[in-house]
Amino acid sequence: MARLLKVAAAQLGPIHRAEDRTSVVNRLLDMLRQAHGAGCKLVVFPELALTTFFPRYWMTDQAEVDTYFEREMPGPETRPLFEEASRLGMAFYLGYAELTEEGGAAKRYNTSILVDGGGRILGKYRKVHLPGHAEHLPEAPFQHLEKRYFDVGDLGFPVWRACGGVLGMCICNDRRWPETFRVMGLQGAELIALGFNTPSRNIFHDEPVHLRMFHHLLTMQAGAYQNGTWVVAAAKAGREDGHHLIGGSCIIAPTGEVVARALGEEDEVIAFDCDLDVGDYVKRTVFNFDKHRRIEHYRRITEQVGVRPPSG
Ligand code: ING
Repeated sequence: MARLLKVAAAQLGPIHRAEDRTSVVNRLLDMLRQAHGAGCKLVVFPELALTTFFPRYWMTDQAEVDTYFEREMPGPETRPLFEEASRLGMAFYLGYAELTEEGGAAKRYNTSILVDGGGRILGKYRKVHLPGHAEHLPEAPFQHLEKRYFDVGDLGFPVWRACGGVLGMCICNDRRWPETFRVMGLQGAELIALGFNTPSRNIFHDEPVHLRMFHHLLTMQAGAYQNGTWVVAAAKAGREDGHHLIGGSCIIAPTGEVVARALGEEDEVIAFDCDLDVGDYVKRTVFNFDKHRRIEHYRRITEQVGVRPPSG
């Protein structure tokens, strides 16, 4: 008996620095309705889906940086998204910059939330793997200051029972680290949602541009197959004030196969009827963790951070 969940990845085209949240939320609402029209019950929006990818800019005025953050979720501009989703009975994943207070100190996270079909926030994830750098690189064509503007996520990689299955979340660079998918795979994840903003140019190495899309797909296809889970990825894509972000929003089956993929770099909804049971054989056979994993040989993974080559 198939346990079907029709899911959409709602890719955003560019959000230029001057575009306000209300305009962006209207774009998200349009795609939410498109997904509903296609019979979807879950929509995945991108990472930092409310503003331009601001970590590309060097800013020293904290007040200016904080204009890209949300102090409440939902807030005045995002409430219409929650209300419409609830009216349509749609669950959604939304990525945004979270400004909160912990023990009297401000904390800033690259965050995603899972909202159920009634408009309630079921779960929150804060990005663990922050790429890029913290200091100004004046020679670079653009910055990638996630290590400057965000704190490291403090919630781990939880999963939740939602939409008739076990759902997990991660964000962008997290997909490049196998530990991300494995920790959720060890909790029985059946569908992992992620948003991403991936510059097509590597500021640290003159890398052929085709490798951006290759590595984007490779890491998620591997993560999906090695953990027997669906992966649904939504890009913020296109040229934001001249800075290009790759597209490649896609839906990947637990076999590792890409079953749906965005064609362009503008606002675009892709959808697929995901059978949440199709990953069962993968988890029962080749990646039967209980039967095959040998944790007595894996200690380096949690006890060692960097590489320690043999002496001599
Ligand atoms: N963006 C990029 C990503 O991981 C990156 C940064 C690209 C790091 C390519 C390394 C290689 O897709 C975000 N926002 O993480």
